[in-house]
Amino acid sequence: MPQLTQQHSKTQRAIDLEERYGAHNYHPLPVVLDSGKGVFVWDVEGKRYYDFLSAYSAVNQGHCHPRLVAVMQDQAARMTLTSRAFYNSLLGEYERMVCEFFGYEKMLPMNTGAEAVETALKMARKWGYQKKGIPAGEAKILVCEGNFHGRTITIVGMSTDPDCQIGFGPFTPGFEVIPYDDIPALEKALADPNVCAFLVEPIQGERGVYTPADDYMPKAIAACKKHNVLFIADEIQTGIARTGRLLCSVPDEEQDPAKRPDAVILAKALSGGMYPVSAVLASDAIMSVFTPGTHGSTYGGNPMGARVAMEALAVVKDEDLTANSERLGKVFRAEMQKLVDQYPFIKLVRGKGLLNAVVIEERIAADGSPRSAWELCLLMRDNGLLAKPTHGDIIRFAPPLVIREEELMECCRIIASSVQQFA
Ligand code: IF1
Repeated sequence: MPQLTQQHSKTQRAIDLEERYGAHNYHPLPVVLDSGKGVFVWDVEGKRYYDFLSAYSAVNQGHCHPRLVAVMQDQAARMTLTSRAFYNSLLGEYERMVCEFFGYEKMLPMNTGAEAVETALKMARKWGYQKKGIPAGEAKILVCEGNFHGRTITIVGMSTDPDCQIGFGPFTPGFEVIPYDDIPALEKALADPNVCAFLVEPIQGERGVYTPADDYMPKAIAACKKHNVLFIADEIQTGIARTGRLLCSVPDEEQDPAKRPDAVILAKALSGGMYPVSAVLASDAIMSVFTPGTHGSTYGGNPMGARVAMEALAVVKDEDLTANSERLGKVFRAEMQKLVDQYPFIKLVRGKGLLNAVVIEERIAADGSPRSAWELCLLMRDNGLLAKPTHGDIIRFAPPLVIREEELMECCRIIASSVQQFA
């Protein structure tokens, strides 16, 4: 923790309050953010930073996008929550827009990512019993090693990360873990007639932007179709233009249902970081397993979320964020590759679009001080760029998709000079 002088009293006070009154379920980078606009955030001392985390890919449209602020202000004064006990004037419009935007027949609105994942799990099990004929209580769902799908007890029960899981048992039965990016392992597991679904991230974000072979998604989708198993893509972090496509699991132009996920889970950037909004998308045949009283949520499908999400998707389209992400992602990886070539402790850069990560080799410097990803993130913070390590030695770099090339190049210079200081 840097020695904060008196002038940093606002920073220290905020940190102390969280330390005293908040659960310690995070270890944040020592910076206290107070405002944001586009690719920039400012801390309580007035210092400006480039945001290279984007709230874990929730702020794809940039902080406080004026169009999102405007609709939120307008809707806040009109109607925010009705519950689903009644219809509301925006939900149907929102449901149609999301279905047409992503090419699905039906959607079920929820709030957080984990809630949408749980919704998809319930949908898959019910489909397995009603449509596939799996014996009651025997449905199995395949998940991958290194997965991250949220923090509920059912979801952490299928995690392979001890930090997520230890001490929270007993867990929900009916899940089988298979290796990621391994088609033969998937094929073998699919042979079990009680498997109803395969839940997978197109890129494993939390694992460190673990990027599979280019043909993993299409081959896994084909294998699931062959075995009458639902392919469920968790696009909560990879979706909505983040990886240079609208969805990471399937090319935008792919119209053949046999080559598309049976269900897609969205959250985070679905509302541009303004409000918790998530959704599960599927065909009519699959979504029809839900009947009145079988699922719900107080805030799911509320008018505020619907209004903001419609505008957030419109911004993605109008500002062509998918193309910007694809183009600048290539520029970023090329710049990071120069650091890989120059510094032995920068092991590799990987990712798609503007979801990237750099793997740092942890070491002890000549002066005996640790040289880990955390120390590099502190240096980048001092130099005006915010990023955070995951799993110790991996730094994720995910700026808002509205970033301009000249801004990206400035950020690459900040990263390069921080690495030089770090060396
Ligand atoms: C934390 C991670 C990222 C997600 C995927 C579902 C969810 C997430 C692919 C659940 C959420 C967030 C959660 C947040 C940090 C962040 C995270 F490091 F935890 F894993 F992005 F990589 N599927 N990811 O990435 O969505 O319920 O949070 O809305 O829990 O620390 P949520």
